[in-house]
Amino acid sequence: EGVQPQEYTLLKMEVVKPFTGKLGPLEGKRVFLAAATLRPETLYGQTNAWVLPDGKYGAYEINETDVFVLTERAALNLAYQNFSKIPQKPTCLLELTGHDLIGLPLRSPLAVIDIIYALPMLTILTNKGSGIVTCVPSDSPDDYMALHDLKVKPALRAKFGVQDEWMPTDIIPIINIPGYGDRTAEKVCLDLKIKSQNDKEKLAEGKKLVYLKGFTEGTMIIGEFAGRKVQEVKPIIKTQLIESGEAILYSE
Ligand code: A2H
Repeated sequence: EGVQPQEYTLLKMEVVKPFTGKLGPLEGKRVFLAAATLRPETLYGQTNAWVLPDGKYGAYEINETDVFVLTERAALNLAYQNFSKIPQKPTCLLELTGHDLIGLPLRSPLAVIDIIYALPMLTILTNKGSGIVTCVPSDSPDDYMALHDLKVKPALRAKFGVQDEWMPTDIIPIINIPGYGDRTAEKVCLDLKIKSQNDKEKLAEGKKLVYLKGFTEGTMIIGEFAGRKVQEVKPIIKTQLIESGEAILYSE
């Protein structure tokens, strides 16, 4: 972990009712997969959520009505940031693994797709963020490659029981970057000849590039702020999500 605290937008991806299987006991609550992101302006292009199949998660009470699914580590951090039903003490209603979450239908703020699904990503770190990531394949090389892996490897889908109807069909263009177009992650993965989600070093390079270019040179091509610079609208979108209660600020 870095020396400087990192401030994330923690996005509330709501689990669509009725709750089945492992989530049954949570009936009557509002349950969210809470995804940590540094790029709230990209949320229009969400195609699915990512969970770590063997990751340990819990359903934690944030207040009287809301339950967040995330790692215990994140629940403890949140409790010290005033997001727990009992002050400074996380209360876990249900222990879960990533396997239990794969296939959950979700409604996510700003997403142009109405219902998206939780899918497996093998490179999620459990010591960063919430252990849940929202997938924006247009602008995140990691997301693009993890989705690519699932698409081209039927055995990988079978291993995790991923059904075809959970898979996104298209990438949604949301930001234009001169010289990169409007599917920047795809272009960067092709340019750097990235082969899979496990291609760590190249992905780190691609991630840096997209993050920097997106922020300094990107223009929105979708949503309320179409035509405006990413740099300009990023803080506005972040504030709107917080004020509407669709996300909270989370630091670590
Ligand atoms: B970002 P940093 Cl479009 N494990 O959100 C792996 N990756 C994680 C994670 C975890 N536990 N928690 C968060 N992340 C991802 C959007 C996005 C992101 C775009 C482009 C780049 C990008 C959609 N996914 O990140 O190590 C989340 O993905 C590149 C910087 O704290 C989060 O933001 O710098 C980012 O990594 C946080 O990474």
